[in-house]
Amino acid sequence: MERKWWKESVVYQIYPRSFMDSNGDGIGDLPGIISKLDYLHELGVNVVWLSPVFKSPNDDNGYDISDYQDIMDEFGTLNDWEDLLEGLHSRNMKLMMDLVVNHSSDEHKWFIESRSSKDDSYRDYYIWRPGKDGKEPNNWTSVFSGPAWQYDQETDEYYLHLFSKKQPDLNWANPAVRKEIHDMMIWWLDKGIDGFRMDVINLISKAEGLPSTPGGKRYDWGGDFFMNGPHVHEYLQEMNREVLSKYDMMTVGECPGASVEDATKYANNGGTELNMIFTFEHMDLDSGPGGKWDVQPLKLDDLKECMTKWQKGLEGKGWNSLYLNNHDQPRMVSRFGNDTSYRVESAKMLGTFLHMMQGTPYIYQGEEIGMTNVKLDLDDYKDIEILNMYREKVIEGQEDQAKVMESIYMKGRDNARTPMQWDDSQNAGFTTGTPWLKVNPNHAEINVKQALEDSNSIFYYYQKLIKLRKEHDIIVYGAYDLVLKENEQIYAYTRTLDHETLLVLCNFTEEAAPFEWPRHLNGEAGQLLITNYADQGCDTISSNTLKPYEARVYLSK
Ligand code: TEU
Ligand code: CA
Repeated sequence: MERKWWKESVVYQIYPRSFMDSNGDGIGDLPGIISKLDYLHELGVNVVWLSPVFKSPNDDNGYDISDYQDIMDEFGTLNDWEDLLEGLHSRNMKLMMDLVVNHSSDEHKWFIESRSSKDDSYRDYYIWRPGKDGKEPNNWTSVFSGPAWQYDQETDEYYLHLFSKKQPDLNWANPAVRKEIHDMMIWWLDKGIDGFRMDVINLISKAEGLPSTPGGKRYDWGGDFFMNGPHVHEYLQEMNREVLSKYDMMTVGECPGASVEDATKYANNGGTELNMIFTFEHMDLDSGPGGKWDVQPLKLDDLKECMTKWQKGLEGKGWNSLYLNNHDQPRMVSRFGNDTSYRVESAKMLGTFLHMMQGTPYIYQGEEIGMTNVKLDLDDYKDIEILNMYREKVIEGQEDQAKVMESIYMKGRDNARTPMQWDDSQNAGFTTGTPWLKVNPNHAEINVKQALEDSNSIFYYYQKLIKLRKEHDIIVYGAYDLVLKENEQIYAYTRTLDHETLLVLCNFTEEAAPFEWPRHLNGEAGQLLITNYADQGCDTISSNTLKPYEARVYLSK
């Protein structure tokens, strides 16, 4: 398999608003990030993905961009950004920026022009349509509740917004839009960045005619008409020819609703589109028919089936990205582990589970210290998705308030966005002022300072996982196979490369889990590379029972 630096990398995602505040205004910023670069370097990650830092009115925390070529005032200046890039590069780390070009902010100059008149030269930069019988042009709903169309009095037409009404969708069918975006990407690449994470990049091509969904519902999820749309591969191949192929860079496309089949195109080995994508399939396993907020227990079998499908499906054809949480998802230890009695064990187990698979692992800030979900009062939530959903379901829809709050505790995006917990002081060392979003009260126990002082911490375990990847090609390039398929508690798999075999055993439950050694290993599991029960003796090596949330990785040659 072809060697690539981005296959051998571990990425750390920073959500700037919540990472580190340098000036006491309660909002994380670039100088704050710079002050923590040594910390990231010690962890051992070699790529930083920065969620958006561009000019933005912050309707969706920077995912609504009003100027792609400047920095948000609250975060700092372009000079600060140059210092950040320099600080990363001088530590041998790379920088991946967030490219949010399915939509812009409604305060972007293109949109301000576009909405001013039907004849404006920017009109066709966005997707404008007249109403139908006094209603929206079609029945699509937005991801953030309500219709995906906003009426604009100025020109008596509607514009499309798949997300908030302050995030109008750009019209990728217009070659001028594509050219603007390519030029903007080149501007950043020429400043020396090393890659792009591309926000909902598989939504950029909408179906011809923008049809309503069949079935005659007043409002409905129209995903079939814009996820992996008719020209998306053409647009990405063009972007690849015009921009990506000219740089030694890394790309990851965020692709809700993409199948493995789609991924073999987006992330194809031939390198004609992107390096890898973020799939959502494993993130949807605990959602019921009602979608994200209809929370269901996760079945280990489903996880095995899903991950195995992606691992095998892209083998030799493309490349996986590996993640269990990010700024849009609940904290992984609360969702897939046990964030009370086995927080440390289960966080380490989940890290092992993910980092030993084939693909590029992504760590979301705070994951490396086992940060957890949070329960806030309704008034303390800031996320537009949560607030719109609450309004639609409870205030307008009369749904049970307690039940909706429960779903927010489990799935709300603010779980991931509470400030990074640096120490046990009042605001967790994040700010000297009032944090924009409340800190999780558990920062008294869960914080970086504590983690750095404890040699058994999750932090040092992650440091070891990252180091192992650099030492063993098999962790990066080995082929994946599921083993112990029928075991109801353990997720186990092997990786193989040349004459080596890696065996990964992960107990996903809080009970002891017996197992039989996979037969072809003949009881010779090999050398124990890492385990999350460090204090147990060499007994671990042969015991065929895993302790609660125990993880072990063996290498045999
Ligand atoms: O997210 C796209 C997306 O569809 C989901 O992650 C979504 O935000 C979430 O699952 C809703 O349940 C990307 C960004 O990661 C997200 O932060 C932005 O809000 C969104 O695009 C719009 O730019
Ligand atoms: Ca600040």
